Amino acid sequence: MGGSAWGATDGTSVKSADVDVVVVGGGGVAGLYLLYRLRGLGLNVTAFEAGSDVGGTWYWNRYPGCRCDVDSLEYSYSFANDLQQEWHWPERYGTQPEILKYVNHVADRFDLRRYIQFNTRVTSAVFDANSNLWTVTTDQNDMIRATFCVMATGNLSTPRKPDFPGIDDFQGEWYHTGLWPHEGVDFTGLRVGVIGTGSSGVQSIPYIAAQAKHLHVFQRTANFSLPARNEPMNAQTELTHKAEYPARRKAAYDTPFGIAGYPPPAKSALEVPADERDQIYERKWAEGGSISFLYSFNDLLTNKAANDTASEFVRQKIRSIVKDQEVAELLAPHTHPMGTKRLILDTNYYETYNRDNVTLVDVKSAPIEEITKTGLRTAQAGYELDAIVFATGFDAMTGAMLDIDIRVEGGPSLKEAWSAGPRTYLGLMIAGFPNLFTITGPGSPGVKSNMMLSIEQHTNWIVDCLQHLRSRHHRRIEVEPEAEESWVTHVREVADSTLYPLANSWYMGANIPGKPLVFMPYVGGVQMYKKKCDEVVANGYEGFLISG
Ligand code: N01
Repeated sequence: MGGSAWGATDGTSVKSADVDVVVVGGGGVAGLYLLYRLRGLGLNVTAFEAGSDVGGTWYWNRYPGCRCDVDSLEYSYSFANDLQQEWHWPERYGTQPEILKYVNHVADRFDLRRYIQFNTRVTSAVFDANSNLWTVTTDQNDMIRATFCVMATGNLSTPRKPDFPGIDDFQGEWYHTGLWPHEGVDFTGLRVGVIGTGSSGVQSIPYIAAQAKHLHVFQRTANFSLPARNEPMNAQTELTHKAEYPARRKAAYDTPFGIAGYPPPAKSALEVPADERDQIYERKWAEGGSISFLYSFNDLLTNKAANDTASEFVRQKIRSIVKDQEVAELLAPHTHPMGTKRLILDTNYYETYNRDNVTLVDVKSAPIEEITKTGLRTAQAGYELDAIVFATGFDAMTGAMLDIDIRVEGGPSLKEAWSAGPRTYLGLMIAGFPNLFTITGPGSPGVKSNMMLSIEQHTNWIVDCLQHLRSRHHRRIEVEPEAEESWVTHVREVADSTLYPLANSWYMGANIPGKPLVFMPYVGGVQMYKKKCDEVVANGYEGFLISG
């Protein structure tokens, strides 16, 4: 590992010497790009990764039908032009195996694996304010000291299996979509139950239905899903897109979701006659994709009456696809405005309910009470199952970080600091926790944007900041509490000006019993956020205290 660019501080000898930066979650999409950039600066780096290989979310989520909901030409790194020109995406949206192959290729091409210790989960990170060093420990008994610590731990990386009583007695097999067996699962001839109808459930249900003898889908809340319209990559589209890559990538930073090519809509949904409005929705429905649909009008996420028109359009589509109108009515969402929970993209989801071997069970009116030895029991009936799939989601945005004992010696832990909900400055740093960075943390547009772009932008910001510190021989950076307070207020005010808080979503922490109900992402748009990040730097790292 060698010495530190910032030099040793207190002469303490620790395992394998000091490093400049320790990266937690080094094998994910964020961790890998961070390693690439940090090594580019010549810094000494060690990364820990819980998985046995690279891939992050694409390593863990191997359930059938898993694919990205952002076009593959967009959901890819932009930092190396050769890479983006040479890589061929075979379909409009990347499948999980294809994206995993791509991430592996990137790790090999840029020789990044050598910095990562796999099969290692970080258990604690403690900052010593005297030496300005983080001491990071792992479940493999590593202990390493670093000047800076970066959490590249992901937003949807802590799978959540509800605590149904009886699960340990279940005699069949059960799976969580976010922890899928690497060897795959063959459901042929089995009676299967899927619990959960978010993106993971909706993507996997058509595939499981095609194999299973019978599939019961246990739905608590109906969600809005749009057709993905996946298709083989069109050769001309690919050629044109690649020719325009540099301009497109640049333009993406000037958009709300970090994806170029969608002209901002000029009109409100309420400004146009109903038949014209429906024609626009029809066109978007046929086109496929979520951003395109949300871009039908300029107020779908800010005006309830405008949103009602889009929500009703999708409900009508569900009624027209699903033959049994009782089932269609159960599938038609009424609990939240369309788009305020993550919009799902599917292939043949609603059509799947026309199969004879698929039954939808409403577990809102009759909740699941227990898992039994041979299946599960709701308040109304028992179901015999050979396998259960939990598509029940994640402790999103804060789960992975709060699983680690992060603290400043003598100060509060992160768990205490975030007891009323996460607080950050720009989703990049946390007041009271010097030299600790987060990539796409709460308070940033991360999960509400093209994650690839946000990951690159955050990483670039962090690495530029480290370079700034090093060139000026500083070894400590921390957030001014007032700057954090004002950003937290801004994030909340922006969210409150939209319809997002009307949904019990994982954006709000509403899917985890007892989690504080705080809208966590920044929904002011990538363009506003990047402008703010750039201004902060231009104003001499406004809101940060630099010392040491
Ligand atoms: O999880 P979710 P997910 N009894 O939280 C239900 C990303 N992602 O893994 O809504 C019964 O959305 C729960 O019901 P309810 C994407 O950002 C992306 O599907 O809480 N049901 C809900 O239906 C996505 O948003 C991609 O009432 C229970 C479901 O489980 C995020 O990951 C693909 C229950 C959980 O849905 C999370 O998606 C996959 C209980 N006790 C994921 N507890 C793509 O790129 C929970 N549920 C396409």
